[in-house]
Amino acid sequence: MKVTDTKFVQDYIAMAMHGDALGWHERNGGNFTYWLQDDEVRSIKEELTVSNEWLAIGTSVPYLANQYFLISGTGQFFHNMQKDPTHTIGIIQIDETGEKYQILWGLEAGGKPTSELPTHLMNMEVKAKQTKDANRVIYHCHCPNIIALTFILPLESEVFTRELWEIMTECPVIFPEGVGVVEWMVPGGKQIAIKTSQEMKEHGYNAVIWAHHGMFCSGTDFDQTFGLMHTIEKAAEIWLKVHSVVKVPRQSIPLQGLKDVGQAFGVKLNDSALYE
Ligand code: 2HA
Ligand code: ZN
Repeated sequence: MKVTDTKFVQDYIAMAMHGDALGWHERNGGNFTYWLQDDEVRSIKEELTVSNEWLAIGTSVPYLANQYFLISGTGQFFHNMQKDPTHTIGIIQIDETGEKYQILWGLEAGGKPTSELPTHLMNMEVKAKQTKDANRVIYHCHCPNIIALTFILPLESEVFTRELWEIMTECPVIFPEGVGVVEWMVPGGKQIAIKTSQEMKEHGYNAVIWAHHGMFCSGTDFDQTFGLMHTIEKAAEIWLKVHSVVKVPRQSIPLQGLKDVGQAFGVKLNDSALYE
């Protein structure tokens, strides 16, 4: 089967174009990884070219050894993914040590995977272990309202979580574990990858904000991952609208209300954000 005809590639591109339409992917901003299922790999086997040119990931992900990932290319624009998938995205395989990868399809004309490859794969590894391999998607974008909030709120996960929960009723149901926040760091390397994946590992976050940069979300499929990003970004937008008009909102969802929503929807809210 042609790679570009598969459902997973079509769904991947559709999600990328949705993020682009919402203004989350200026220029080459953002990056995106999908972990292929075994049957998906089998369905495109004849289209994959083994190069045996093994390149360093820049970190170590032994749990993902030998696995296959669809990934966006460094310097590539999400805006071009639909019209030019073979240059903008690619399929890579991790080696048996979890330290190197080879390109098997796409990223034509000398393309390489995203500069955030270490963060994508370290997040993927953490989430795979947490979910018994159910988590398949890691997505990074430059969502403007969340970025704006990182100039206003203290860079503390508890505070971001609470402020976002309080601004839209479904937020505590959609991300009961809260959101992680990583202080400003130089992007593109192992250090920020370690920090981000630690947030996902130690606190169980599915979303981690990068101060003055953007956000990472994880999920079991494209809809869950995109939906999480969209919900958090929309809550940030409402927060900014409200606080642009009044310093202190006249009313809000009370603390007990948050607890009641958690109870009504059968989700366990992260206690650290339920402060008085
Ligand atoms: O430009 O988003 O974080 C790609 C990025 C780097
Ligand atoms: Zn970025």
